[in-house]
Amino acid sequence: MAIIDQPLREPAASVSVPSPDGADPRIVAWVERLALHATPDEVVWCDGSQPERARLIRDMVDAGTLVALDDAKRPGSYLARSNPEDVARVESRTFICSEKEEDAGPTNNWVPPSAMRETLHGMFRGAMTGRTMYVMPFAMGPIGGPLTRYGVQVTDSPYVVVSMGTMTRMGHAALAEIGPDTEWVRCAHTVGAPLAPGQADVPWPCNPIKYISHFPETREVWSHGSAYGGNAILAKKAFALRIASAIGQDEGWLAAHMLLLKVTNPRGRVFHVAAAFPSACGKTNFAMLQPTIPGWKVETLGDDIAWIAPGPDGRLRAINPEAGFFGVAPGTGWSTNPVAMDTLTHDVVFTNVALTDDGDVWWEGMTDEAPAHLTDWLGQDWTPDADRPAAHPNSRFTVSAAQCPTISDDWDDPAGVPLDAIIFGGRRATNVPLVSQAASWEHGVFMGATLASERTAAAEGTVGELRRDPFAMLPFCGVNMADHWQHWLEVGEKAEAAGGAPAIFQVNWFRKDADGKFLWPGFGENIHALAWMLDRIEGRTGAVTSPFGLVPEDGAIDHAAAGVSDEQWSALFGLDKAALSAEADDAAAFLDSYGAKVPVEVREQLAVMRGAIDSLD
Ligand code: GTP
Ligand code: SPV
Ligand code: MN
Repeated sequence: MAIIDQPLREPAASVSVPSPDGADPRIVAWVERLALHATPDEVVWCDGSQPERARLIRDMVDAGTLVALDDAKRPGSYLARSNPEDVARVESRTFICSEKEEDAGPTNNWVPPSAMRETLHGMFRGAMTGRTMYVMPFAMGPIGGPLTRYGVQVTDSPYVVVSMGTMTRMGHAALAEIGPDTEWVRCAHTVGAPLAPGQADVPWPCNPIKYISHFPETREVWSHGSAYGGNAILAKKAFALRIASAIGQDEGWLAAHMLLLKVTNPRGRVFHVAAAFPSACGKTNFAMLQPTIPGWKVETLGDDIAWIAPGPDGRLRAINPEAGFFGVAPGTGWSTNPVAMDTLTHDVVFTNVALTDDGDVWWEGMTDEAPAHLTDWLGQDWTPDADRPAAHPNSRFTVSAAQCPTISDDWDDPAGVPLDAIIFGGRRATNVPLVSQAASWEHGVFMGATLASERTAAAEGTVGELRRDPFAMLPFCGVNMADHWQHWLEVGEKAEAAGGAPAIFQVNWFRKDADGKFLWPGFGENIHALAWMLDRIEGRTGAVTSPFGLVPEDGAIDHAAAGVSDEQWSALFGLDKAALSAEADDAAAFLDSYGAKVPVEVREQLAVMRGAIDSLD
């Protein structure tokens, strides 16, 4: 392939790989092998310190990778503009290389591990020539915690080092935890842009040939060609979801694409809630919700990933394994998410947003009115009459979770938090009601398994196209999705036997009217749905049955207080028999694509739903 046709140095016979005292010899040996093969000029072990971060940032400013923002307006903050061909996750180039094809399942791209290893061997050969190889030991979860797992990522991208430093607990402390018996995940990353002697670098090196490859059995990730988000910050989707879903299946816990929040109700009772919404469907916003109903308080624990495991008493607890937020910028503004805006006042790396003339950032939705002139994400002049967005729709901010003003005291409790409720949600213009409650854990697993959502700019593909996105994990499941459902059923059954599993709900903030306008105001008003869900757990509010489970009885939610008319309210729960029958047919066809692996409980729940649809007038 192209990369190995480029003029490269021959692999070095030896490369000097100094290693920190006490580094596990398995890590040192792996790093040495990789260095010999990828032939970086230099190998640097990252300690995760502030001086190290400052040094890398300074170098990137010098190289043009980062633009320093105005130090008074946005202290400690920078803007990166990616290569326009490297702006989002690439699902079509994401591979699950399990030994058996059936362990990857029909909704993953499967390649036999031996074939993928051979390809990657070619792709990584000499790939770091002319660059520095950074070695980053990291922890997912608080250092030393019972649910915490460890990994080591190598990369030739300083941008990725700075990102990993924010998104994970990276550096010396993590390295010190990896002893001879510690399982650690090998994460190898290259932008795939070797530099010939004397060749000038570009601000955002990458390669059109991308491979985001996972080996679930041997707990490895190999990524080539991209420096963007989940393609490159391998601790995140690659490890904490894809590899972790395989580890969790072996060990009895769940890796989930879920935000985590803490709610205190007006009576002072505390709940912890996890919610799975697909990419760019509102997790960060919900995790930072500012309730519009007096007396309710929401605090943030995580905005993207939760690991859910039985605690000492057998009940489910959850941690946020990450240490930062890699959040969608567009749509984040003072009126929609003031907590995020407050989080972003300093020490942020923004990627692919627009630059204002006074050295600050802007994106669509930050303010009602766009500035008169901007430099857009491509580095070009932009004015409000341009027919293109100033910020890329998948532009993002990378920021430490600790600087979020609503971060909860227990967000980094190594023992995690007890989980009271799990919510599934997607972008659905039609059919799916604002909120409903699953009749049982099995029904909840069915809701998760048949979750569907309109595509967003978070990955390549046609924005708006409806697709099934089970558990909001379609792009993130390192095992056969149907085995993942079976695993959820088993984990729930054990939790119930231990005294109770979390209640499960489904939400849809995105239903539209005939004119294509959202029927529900969303954001802070989402507390109305959340309050109903938690009141249900306490048995304080009523519900009636529907094909989607239990929905609020008349008057249970004060929709007028949310600014929603009676007409809009009934439209939010409207049931169109023909459309719902088609929905059930589509869900059935989707389940069928997994063949005999679909758990019988999931099929039974589809039959229950069909019965309820058939009995509609
Ligand atoms: P990933 O980081 O990709 O996993 O996404 P996420 O689920 O954290 O998405 P995020 O919260 O950043 O939301 C993405 C987009 O959805 C933003 O443009 C938001 O403005 C929009 N959004 C979030 N919550 C709501 C809501 O309640 N109603 C409406 N209409 N839009 C919302
Ligand atoms: C998502 O796409 O769900 C994200 C962003 O959270 S990325 O880390 O790029 O996957
Ligand atoms: Mn995500």
